[in-house]
Amino acid sequence: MKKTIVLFTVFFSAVLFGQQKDYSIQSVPFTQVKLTDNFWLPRILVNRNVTIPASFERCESTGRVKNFVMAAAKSGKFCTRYPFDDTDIYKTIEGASYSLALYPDAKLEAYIDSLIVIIGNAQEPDGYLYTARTIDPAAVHPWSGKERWEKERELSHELYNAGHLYEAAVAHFMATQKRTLLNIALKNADLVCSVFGPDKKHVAPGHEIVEMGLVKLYRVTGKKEYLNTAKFFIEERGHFAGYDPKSKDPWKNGAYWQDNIPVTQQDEAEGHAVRAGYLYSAIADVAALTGDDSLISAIDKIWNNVVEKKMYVQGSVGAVGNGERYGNNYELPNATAYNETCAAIANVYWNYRMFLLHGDAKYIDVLEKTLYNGLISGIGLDGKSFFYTNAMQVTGNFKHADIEYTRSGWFECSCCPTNLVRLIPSIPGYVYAQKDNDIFVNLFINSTADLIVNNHNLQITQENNYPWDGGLTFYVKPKNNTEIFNLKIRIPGWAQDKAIASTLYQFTDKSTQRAHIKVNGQLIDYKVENGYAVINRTWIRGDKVEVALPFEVRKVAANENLSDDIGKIALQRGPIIYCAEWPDNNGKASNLIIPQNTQFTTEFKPDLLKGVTVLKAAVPAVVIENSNSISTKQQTLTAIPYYSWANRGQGEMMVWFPTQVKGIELLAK
Ligand code: FUB
Ligand code: ZN
Repeated sequence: MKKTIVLFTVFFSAVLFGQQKDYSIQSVPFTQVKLTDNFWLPRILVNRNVTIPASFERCESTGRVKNFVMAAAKSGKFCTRYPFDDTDIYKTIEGASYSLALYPDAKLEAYIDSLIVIIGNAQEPDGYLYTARTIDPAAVHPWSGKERWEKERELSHELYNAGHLYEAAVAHFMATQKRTLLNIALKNADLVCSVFGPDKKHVAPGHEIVEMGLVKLYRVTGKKEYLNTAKFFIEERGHFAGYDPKSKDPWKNGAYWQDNIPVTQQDEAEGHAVRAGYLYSAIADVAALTGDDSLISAIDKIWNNVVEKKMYVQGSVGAVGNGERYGNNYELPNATAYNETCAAIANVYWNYRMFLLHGDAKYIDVLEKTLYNGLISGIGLDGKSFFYTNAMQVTGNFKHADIEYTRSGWFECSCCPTNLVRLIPSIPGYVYAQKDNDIFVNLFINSTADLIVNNHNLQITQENNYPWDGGLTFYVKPKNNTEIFNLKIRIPGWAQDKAIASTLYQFTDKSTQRAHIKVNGQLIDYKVENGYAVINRTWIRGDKVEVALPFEVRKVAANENLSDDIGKIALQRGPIIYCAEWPDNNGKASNLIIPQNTQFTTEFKPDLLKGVTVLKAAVPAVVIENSNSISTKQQTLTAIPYYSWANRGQGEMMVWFPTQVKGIELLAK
């Protein structure tokens, strides 16, 4: 296991290969943060015990594994729907590998070994791996093109498949130290690097992720060509002459693929939201590794654009169903909100990298908002039912073809479930980060973490009841008994009266409450730098830090440009955004009004939705008796965390509530 820890550390630092540039902040690897948490540990265990086996089972039963078997035999007919279906196996192997690193499991490891043999057999002698062509090159999938890479810019997904293969291979190698999948990935990457480059074939990959994957291969091998090719792919964007720059259609002007203008000139999040999130993540990686500031300045501008104009209150992005894409500025409709789960995952990847670049807590604030709300809403509490889209409201008489109101076990295009498989077990890796002797505490998750500071071992234990309570305790244990370092504890924006780091959302009632911090029982005065309370001292083994974050129920109002939210409020407590769902509110949710002066009480319900804190208040509810009679009656509103909706059958759900009767849309019957 020791070897594994070393390798996971290598994953985060290219400096060991003599490459001097990298993120100045390094993540503390997820294998070194042992969770004891009531909120996240059960989710990681459900992922291990339910989601991973269900996902492998579905890869088998839907024909995804069979595609590889047929590719090896070079006979048969590609038997699933999309040429990127290969990636569901890769993503499940990636997640299962992370899980193996946390929980060794010989049976699971052997099963993965058997899949890797099947994958290896499907690889062509020169490294090409893409079952949709190899099975029968004369009868390829319509998206694939007659020749290799011919339709890469559009929809073939050859490089998308490659990217997920690389990510899986690196995870598997680091978890098991076996090179089996890594060798397959390297052979493929060597082919990709031999085909594409400044003096070779030019293309902006149709669906980004190969860039992130190449960076990971570079980190593991130190082979510069992988990094160069990732950079090349990023710089290829915006140079295709075949688009119509005058067209407003993102498919025709290239914006759908983030290919309308060179990335260094991009300043707005556009196009397919998952593609965009993976591109911005790769830009951050490549910028960190090459020191290219023009790339950083582009993603800084794009980040501001998203946070100022394109993010839902519960952290989801990608508002528009047609093209699964970012909408125009302030285009955040509730009734048709698309919000693909994969886009939330990509947003977490991107925001984490922004933090590693800049060391500012505002990126973790966004990451936390997405993670605790619009991302885990994508997986049911059973671990085997999913949302591909994440609705913002469900009303009795509303239907929309693109939006789901009930969860499914799998989808024909099943990118989201398998993406969750790989995200969930990596969450311990987002808790701590480090820059020399600055230790950043980013997430509040019960755990014991092993760090190294000033070349000495240090243990930090967190105890809290987050996200239901703002009381956080940290025990600091330097192995040497004393150690000097800065403990930088994130004070979330919402605990400093900021709903988001922009004017997109704000709390309607100002709060003057401030986080209090005690060290060994003594209240201390602290400075907040870039969103972190900085505690510098000579730490003594057993030192105890207590943080009390203000944790009231807050009402959130939207920027007046968000037309759907005018006259409405949303509810937040700590990092959690709430919704009202039908089972708790007399079978409806669209008839509830929350006047500005409403006072809430809170109650932790251990038996509800696997344990949630609910908000309660007496509010008016609209009653329509017949077409001539409308009145309100007082009733108790019960709000549950948004992430937990749709676990009790189908019915109404609302995130935004009118504050007055005049603001109500008469969607209720
Ligand atoms: O194209 C591959 C994946 O399928 C995308 O990331 C998802 O949005 C879905 O379209
Ligand atoms: Zn998806």
